[in-house]
Amino acid sequence: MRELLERIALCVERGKVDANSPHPHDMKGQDGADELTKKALESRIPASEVLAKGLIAGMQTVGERFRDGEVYLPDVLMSAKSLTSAMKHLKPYFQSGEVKHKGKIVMGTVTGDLHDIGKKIVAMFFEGGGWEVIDLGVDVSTDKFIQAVEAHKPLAVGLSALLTTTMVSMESITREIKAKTPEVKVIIGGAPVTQDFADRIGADAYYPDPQGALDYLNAAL
Ligand code: B1M
Repeated sequence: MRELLERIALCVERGKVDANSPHPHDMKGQDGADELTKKALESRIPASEVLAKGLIAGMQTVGERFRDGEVYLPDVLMSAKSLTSAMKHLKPYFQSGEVKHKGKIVMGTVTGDLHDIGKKIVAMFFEGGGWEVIDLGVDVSTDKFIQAVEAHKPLAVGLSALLTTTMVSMESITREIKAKTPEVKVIIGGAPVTQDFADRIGADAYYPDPQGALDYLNAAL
């Protein structure tokens, strides 16, 4: 089990999508994140382990190597592609379908920010936990959030940001939502976000991980 998870992590780190993808050269012909994730799930490795010890672990490594200047933007993009190819196998495990929707949550990555991997994972947890997710995508403006809140009347709005430069827009989005619809909970998350920041901008909750945010939603029912 450990070996398979390490191979998945390596595929994500190196940007190996599937057996047909020619990148990277030295892994040509080998299975990629796509096939290995399918194999892991078929061998009954829990989906949460595949996510944490395979996919997220690989992305974490590439992130550190990118930060240290050892790999470049195209490498990170290939890693993101590899991770996305694996996610389709995980989705059904987080969406039991048997669960009736508990309520709605509007989600999006904030203005100016194009990172959506973490947000998609959080959305999967919410859907798997029985919530209907209205995913507005990336680079979502305050107006778009407000329009979605008015149209869908969710219990909560989930904001994600991965850049220190974009997390600041969480403040205006949160304040606007709270001013217009104080009953709607605002949950924020993403790597640079902290509890202290959430307190300062008036968000109802901050969670560094999807499970914590899901537990909060369930408790807010
Ligand atoms: Co970018 N990037 N990136 N990037 N990127 C980071 C974030 C960075 C830390 C890399 C680095 O320098 N080490 C850095 C930010 C520095 C900073 O602001 N302090 C950075 C930078 C600088 C940039 C660009 C500016 C690079 C450039 O162009 N020079 C550029 C900005 C583009 C833009 O947004 N306008 C950019 C671009 C990109 C790509 C497009 C290449 C790609 C994104 C692809 C995509 O998302 N479709 C990318 C990636 C992949 C990363 C790293 C490597 C990985 C991010 C990721 O997906 N992590 C990242 C380095 C890193 O984080 N190690 C980096 C995996 C994901 C599962 O984790 O998103 O944190 P995360 O989500 C977690 C939790 O945070 C939490 O749960 C999730 C699951 O566990 N969570 C929530 C997230 N949202 C939540 C919401 C909640 C609750 C929990 O409630 C609602």
